Amino acid sequence: MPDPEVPVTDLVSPVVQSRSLVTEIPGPRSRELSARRAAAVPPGVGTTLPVWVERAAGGIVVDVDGNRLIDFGTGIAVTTVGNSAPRVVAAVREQVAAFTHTCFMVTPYESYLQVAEKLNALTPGSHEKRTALFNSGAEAVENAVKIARSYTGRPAVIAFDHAYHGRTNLTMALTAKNMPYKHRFGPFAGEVYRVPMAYPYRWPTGPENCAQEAFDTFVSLVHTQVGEANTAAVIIEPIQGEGGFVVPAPGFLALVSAWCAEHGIVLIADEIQSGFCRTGDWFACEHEGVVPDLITTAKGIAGGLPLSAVTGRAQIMDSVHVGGLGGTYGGNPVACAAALGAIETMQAEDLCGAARHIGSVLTGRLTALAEKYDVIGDVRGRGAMIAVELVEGNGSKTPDAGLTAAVSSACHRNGLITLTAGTFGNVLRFLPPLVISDDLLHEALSIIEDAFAAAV
Ligand code: PLZ
Repeated sequence: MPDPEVPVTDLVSPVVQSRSLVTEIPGPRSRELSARRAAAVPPGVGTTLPVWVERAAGGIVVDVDGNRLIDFGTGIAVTTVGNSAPRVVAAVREQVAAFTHTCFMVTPYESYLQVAEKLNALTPGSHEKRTALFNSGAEAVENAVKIARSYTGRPAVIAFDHAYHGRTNLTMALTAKNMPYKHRFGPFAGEVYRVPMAYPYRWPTGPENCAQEAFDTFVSLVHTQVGEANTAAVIIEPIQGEGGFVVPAPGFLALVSAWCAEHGIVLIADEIQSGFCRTGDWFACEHEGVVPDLITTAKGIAGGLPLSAVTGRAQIMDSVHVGGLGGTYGGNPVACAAALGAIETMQAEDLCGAARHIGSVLTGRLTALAEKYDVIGDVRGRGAMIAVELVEGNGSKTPDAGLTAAVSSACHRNGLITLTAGTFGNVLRFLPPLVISDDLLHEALSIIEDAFAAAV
């Protein structure tokens, strides 16, 4: 746990670990940059909080006006080890001075191999595994589908309601939500079929029936509309990210996993948001004892540098012809060095344990808040991946996106970076770095409580 008054790193940018607001949010320098941005960057690239960043470390983001904000967003679940984590900075500095790029497909280097070995060892299951590295999460998902199709010789892929898998053409097809991800961007890749998610809070007959009924519907839809023999893969987020931190009803993942095994269908766990200690385990599917055939990772893997991976059973991964997988930058040496620094940090600092601790603090105070405000319909998630779903209240589960936006902007104005999520835009999600101090964690929760008091 970093001492609040001691800089997290003296390497480049000492950042005091406390919140401090010296202007309104966003401040005048940020507003100037936002005005310039309009003439240089298209609005299609959105921005949650137009506070322009000067530096960041640990759990604090410093903006160009000198404000220090508490980071409950981690750049969408990326800087799990904290921003500019010391081991990541040191590893990147050393690598960038040695060589920046050769392309692993041209002349390879050991750090790629080390990351692959780490992933093969850390991901669930003791079977023989292989790992291929890419750049973005979407690219990992695309490759997992390519590998599953190549291995099975079948075309169809099954994805879930509320799923998010990326913004490329195939991953847009896999993503459930139209606005803003898919609207006017079709036609999409074919052979993608959607089935209901075991979403306990919104399951029509109640959470106790959710796992079995969702599974029965899944089996029936695949059988009648797709055919098991045409199905290459089922892709699922063990805890849905953009969809609103939906934790599948307990037992659902295990049922789907056993069914996939029975039909020779590849189970792909998309752990791009939920992986790397975020939920209190290395990977979220471990909590359910599920061992996927392929697992996609990115985000938290490399402390902020772009890196992603597909890890999976050797016989599946090895089924692709020589030269069938790759890309110029996949497994870039600087990103690999960062990943080794990030993974070492997770191990040395027991960040899975830290995530469980953060989860109990968050859940404790948010559950108390939900008792006070009936507009908080659900408090859910695991470890440091916790969300509240906001509804109209008075017994109604009608989503309240307006209130969600109001609470989130009240947090922003008070120096707490929060994100929203959910198919209906009514989920407030919290993704603190796992190195955050208890003081910052509690201060952030007080800001959230104040935001509810002001907005409800
Ligand atoms: N799979 C489970 O969460 C990325 C996207 C934000 P990329 N989620 C954040 C946005 O609005 O673009 C994500 C994910 C899961 C795949 C992806 C895609 O990862 O690195 O953004 O391509």
